[in-house]
Amino acid sequence: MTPPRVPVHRARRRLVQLAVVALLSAFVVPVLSASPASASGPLRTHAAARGKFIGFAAATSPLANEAAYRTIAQTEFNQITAENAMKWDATESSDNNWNFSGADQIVAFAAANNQQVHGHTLVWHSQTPGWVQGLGATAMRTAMQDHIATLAGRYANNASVVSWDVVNEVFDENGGFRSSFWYNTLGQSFIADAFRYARAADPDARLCINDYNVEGINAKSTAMYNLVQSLRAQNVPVDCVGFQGHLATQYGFPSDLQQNMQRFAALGVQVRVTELDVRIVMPRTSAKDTTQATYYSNVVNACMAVTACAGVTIWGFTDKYSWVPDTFPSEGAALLYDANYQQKPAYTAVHNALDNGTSDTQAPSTPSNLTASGITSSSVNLSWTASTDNVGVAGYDILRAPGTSGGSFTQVGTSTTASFSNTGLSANTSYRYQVRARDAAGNTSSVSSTVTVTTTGGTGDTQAPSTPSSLAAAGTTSSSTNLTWTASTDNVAVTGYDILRAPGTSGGTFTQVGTSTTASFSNTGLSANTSYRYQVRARDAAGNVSAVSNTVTVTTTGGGTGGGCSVTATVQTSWNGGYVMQPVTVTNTGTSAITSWTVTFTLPPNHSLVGQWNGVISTSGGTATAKNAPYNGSLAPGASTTFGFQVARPNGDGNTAYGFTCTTP
Ligand code: G2I
Repeated sequence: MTPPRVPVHRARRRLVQLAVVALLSAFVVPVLSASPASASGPLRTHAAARGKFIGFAAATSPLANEAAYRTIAQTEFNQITAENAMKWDATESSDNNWNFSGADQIVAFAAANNQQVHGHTLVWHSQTPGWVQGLGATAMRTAMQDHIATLAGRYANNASVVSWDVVNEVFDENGGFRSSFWYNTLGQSFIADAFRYARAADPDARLCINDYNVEGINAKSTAMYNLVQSLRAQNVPVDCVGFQGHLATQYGFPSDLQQNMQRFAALGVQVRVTELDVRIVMPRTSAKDTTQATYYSNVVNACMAVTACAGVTIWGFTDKYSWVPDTFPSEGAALLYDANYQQKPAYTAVHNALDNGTSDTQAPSTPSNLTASGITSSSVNLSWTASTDNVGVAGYDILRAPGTSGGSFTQVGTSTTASFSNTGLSANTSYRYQVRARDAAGNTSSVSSTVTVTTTGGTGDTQAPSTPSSLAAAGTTSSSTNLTWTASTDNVAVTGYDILRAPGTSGGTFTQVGTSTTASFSNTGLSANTSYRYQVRARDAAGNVSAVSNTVTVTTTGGGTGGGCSVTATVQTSWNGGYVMQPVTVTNTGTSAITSWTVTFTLPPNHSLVGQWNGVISTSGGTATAKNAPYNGSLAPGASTTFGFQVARPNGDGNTAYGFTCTTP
């Protein structure tokens, strides 16, 4: 009874489509665009080159009536989702009274433009007519089956319609089932039933479960993960998971999006971003545009990095037609084009992410008004007017040349803001500075004007700081040690300490390995099973240097062969009856690569593991043992990986798992 997972005739149909895409890219694109596809070209060309789709949610009225809308719709995108036209209220407003006009219009447009259609959505609590909501259990299940059979069945043999959102938004924010009329009348069985009815109606379509606020790893996405895992274990035909992606710049980016997609992919499902938009608090500013552009590139990059991610659908493309202002009145401007169909930085960001940055050749503007202030005998503060860039300035390079002329400029530092403090200068000495800006694609601006600085001769202060004392080492591992000492005093002020190191327990010479402005320093990158000697000395602003401290000898621990590892665990979300620990970060602290790791930890009484990802966790009593997954056991020295898990606990119990230790064989 269970249909095959890779349906044969849809697979053949997709091959035909791919061939058509290849033909189109070969013949149509050069006509549409004067420059080579790799250097500019529409979004769909770059997405197709990476084996992904880039789509939009279509509104039927402008699709029928506005040339500007239609042109962008067909030029830029190779996938379409009906924003409203395939919903229940639009298609079957009363029992067995069907209206396919909007749905057919979108499917015809897609077919004419070689675009795939994702059907949205068969079973949802919203936009479902009252006649359905009021039915009793048996009649409601029959109505659901009829609706799915008729709507999905209508397009079952249509080559453009390749996938469906079967159920939409079935979870609440805590990871429980949403208390919808579906759930309240039928219980959770409506979900499996909907998928089975959809498979029967279109055996070839890819069947998705779709939701919002599931982009990051959290209680809701973990509930979805557990449901998909359990449905598939029961042969319920769930092929795909949709992350809607309704983001807002004021709430921050879900930085574990890629990792979240990856854990779903590991269940064997396709993943996709189904309804991406990034709203801002109005009004628009160029800073908000830049932040928004970053969110768009982050999402597209995450999809590009996950093989199982089929593509990204944006929930519209022009700010002229967006659901956002209707729902969030002070927010908006969430899409790639403004209301006049002008491309925004978000468009360029999506474009650059799709083509790996190869098409962004626009350099940031040149930093201006470079000025020096706060000049002492050993330091200067530089500031300048920030550059602008089509996709955002990533940072600045600080260049310095010796003297007032001649010599060459070399980079002495970088800054992500429009200021920089250069320290460690010699007294009574001249230097020239310039800065230049960089963007994320690596384009650099011209250099700014030059500012010349001459450090002061000092204050006549010739009194050196007192000698640092009681130098001691603690926390020595196979690759690092922590030094502390008693701070020096000075008639003016101590500005910092030089950290000196010699090899072995005797002989060799002390060379400077770092500086610190406090009375402590952590020296990393050491070799295992090796001895080192340390000394520190203090400096003041006039460049006076103290005598060196006592010497401390340190021998690092072993670990040269197997390597060692450390683990840190974070509670990401917790609620009355449970919590998610994510990320649990495992780091190779040794000096050679490791190929596996084991983390043990303790679960408090009556806590039980209900979900896990990126590791293999077993429990025995209260002791949990997590071993690496097949794909994240190998870690170079210093490298890290993460895993995570969800725990159920008694209501009112605030404890979480503890006692994490990491070992390598
Ligand atoms: O709410 C944003 C999306 C969340 N995920 C599921 C999506 O289906 C949903 O899309 C929105 C559409 O973008 C809106 O356009 O769903 C809304 C309905 O819940 C749509 O709004 C409705 C209005 O509420 C109706 O008043 C209007 O008649 O659009 C209808 C058609 O324009």
